[in-house]
Amino acid sequence: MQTNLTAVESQFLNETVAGLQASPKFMLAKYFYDERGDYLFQQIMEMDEYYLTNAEMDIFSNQASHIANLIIKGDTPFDLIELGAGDATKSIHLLRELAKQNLEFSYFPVDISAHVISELEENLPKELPDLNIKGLNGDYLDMLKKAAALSNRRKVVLFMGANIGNMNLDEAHEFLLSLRKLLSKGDMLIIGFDLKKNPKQILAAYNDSKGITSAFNLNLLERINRELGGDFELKNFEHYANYDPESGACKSYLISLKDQIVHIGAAATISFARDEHIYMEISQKYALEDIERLALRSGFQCRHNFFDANRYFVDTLWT
Ligand code: AVJ
Repeated sequence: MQTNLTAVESQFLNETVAGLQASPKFMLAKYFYDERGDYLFQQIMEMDEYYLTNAEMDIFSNQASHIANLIIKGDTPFDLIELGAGDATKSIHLLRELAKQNLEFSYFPVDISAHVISELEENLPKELPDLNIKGLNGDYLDMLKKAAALSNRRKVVLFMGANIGNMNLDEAHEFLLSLRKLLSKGDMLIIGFDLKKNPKQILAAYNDSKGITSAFNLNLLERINRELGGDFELKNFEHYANYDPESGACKSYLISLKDQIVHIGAAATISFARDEHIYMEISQKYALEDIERLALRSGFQCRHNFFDANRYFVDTLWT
């Protein structure tokens, strides 16, 4: 195990150990996305059961010009800042539409995955040669501050993919309040929410038949083994997903299949009881009223809702 950790690695170590020493134990969803995690999430997005991606793709491929029209205000130059940009396969429809109109704008994709950012910086210019792009690798709000320091144009923030679902309702409210403070009058936010729907359909998206979601969760244990000198035995943990239609919370856990002890390098020794759970991730689902309320409570106004044909998903434009 290496002794000189970078700032990013030591944050990963500290937050991992803190989560495993808490009761109940938990991990942070942002750490899913190392190179293998990015690959597995791509696989998830391609599964039939994971309806979210197709739904939001339907919105962006069919309504990009409508979205663009609401974003454009005369000729005022702007920055398009995308939080959690991923591979940008949905937002590219909007980028294309904006590029067509000869507008002055820069695109700042923000992502926690360094790998994702370098791929975007390499691949997007092939398709949109005139695009002004600058990738930012890090946490959402830190990178939004960084983007704001680089320019004083008006901001259009994209926060798609139901990424906000990784926060519970209180965390989402706190996050949006902080985001609101970084924006000014005239700025916009387009935010994607997965809507409450048939519980079986939701659960299937997080408990798929091929076990890709299970592999995605277990990969975080492997990442800890690889990067932090952990000795998790993956066969001793099992993925468990659960959806509560009342609260809209879809949560995933890893369950310890036996009494066991796991080391995180020399930094910590963690004991697990048989059947003990590690809380891995929440994917919060919303009713339209929940979204409306969240907007008002955090100082935004809902201007327009864009739905897919099935009304599984909404991208909502706030000012
Ligand atoms: C990237 C947070 C939107 O919660 O649906 C997918 C992550 N986890 N399957 C989601 C995820 C398991 C995804 N988000």
